[in-house]
Amino acid sequence: MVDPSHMRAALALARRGLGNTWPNPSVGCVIVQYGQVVGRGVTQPGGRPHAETQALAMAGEAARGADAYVTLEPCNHTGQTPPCTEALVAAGVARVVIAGNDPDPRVDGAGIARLRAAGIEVVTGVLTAQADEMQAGFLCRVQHGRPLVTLKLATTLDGKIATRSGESQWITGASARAAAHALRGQHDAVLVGVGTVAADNPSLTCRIVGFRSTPVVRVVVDSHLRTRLTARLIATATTDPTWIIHRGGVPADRQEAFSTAGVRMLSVAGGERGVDLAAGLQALGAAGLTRVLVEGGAQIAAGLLRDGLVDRIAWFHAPGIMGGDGWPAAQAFGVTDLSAMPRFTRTSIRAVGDDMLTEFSRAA
Ligand code: AOF
Ligand code: ZN
Repeated sequence: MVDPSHMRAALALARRGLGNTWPNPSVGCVIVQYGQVVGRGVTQPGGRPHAETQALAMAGEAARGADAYVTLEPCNHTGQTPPCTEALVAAGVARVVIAGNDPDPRVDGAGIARLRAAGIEVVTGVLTAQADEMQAGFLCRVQHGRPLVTLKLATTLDGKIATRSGESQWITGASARAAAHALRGQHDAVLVGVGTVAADNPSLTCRIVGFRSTPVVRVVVDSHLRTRLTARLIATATTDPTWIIHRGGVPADRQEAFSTAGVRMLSVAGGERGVDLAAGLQALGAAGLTRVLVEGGAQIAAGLLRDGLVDRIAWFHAPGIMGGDGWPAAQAFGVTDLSAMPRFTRTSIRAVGDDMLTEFSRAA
């Protein structure tokens, strides 16, 4: 009998790896023999080894005749190690229960076909929606060539991020700021515009101890390379990766200075106003990123919304109001008709300390 609670456990394992496995998805695997969990695995930091080999190693001989619950179709290609399908066959697993399909062209049904050809029973479609939601970053990169983009905003009730004098620290309370760090923990990268670097000189690290096993990548969108070499993000680039998306045409010696500081430089085509953001995201996808958290500022938020590039929003609202001379969360981006307004569907709402976190997904 297929028991969805084992798939729920596999999904929970996989969720724990979010942010750490790019360019690969975070996959969870639970091996069950006579109703007992005998093996557990999750994709390791950096994407290898895969979940199944970890779980099979833990199960040992107990995997023979067992059920394997996996959140994603097992791979069927040889990478740095042999395919997971072969490992499952060799271990003598009787049945494989799968939540999500793997659209990676190297897999895409071939994993399921290989298992069936070996006489293993394969059950698909178990908690598929939950798996696809969790693996949305990987799916987005494979299907659209870019990472999933989540816009994080921390504003007053009327959507302001700073007072007229520019004061912004802190609008939301300590609990909301901790929750925002947890969000960083579950993303491959945090992205900001050069204006935010100039205004806040942020470090953009995840400062929850033990939450991540790989450092979060910090990405700056900086068309004309205005970032100062003394900015925190640059000074710490050798320990925590910093990437800059620029428009090219910047003096070679200035680019060189950033590279020497350990910054990865990505040159992309220009749009009407600075970097073409869609091209910038394609460059991040090509570099392997699957989940990007956008943390500001208002210019980047507007550009991404205008170009239809925001997949999810995490909006922290603090119970205060600034009025019309506060700074808006998103700059103007030319919505005249209501029909042109980007719309989202609310997926969750919860209290965080005195603040409120509402999450949204792009409306279908
Ligand atoms: C699995 N289990 O835990 C993961 C899978 O570059 P490679 O060789 O590591 O292969 C990466 C691909 O493997 C990735 O694009 C995705 O299709 C799959 N990821 N598969 O069976 C896992 N992480
Ligand atoms: Zn695999």
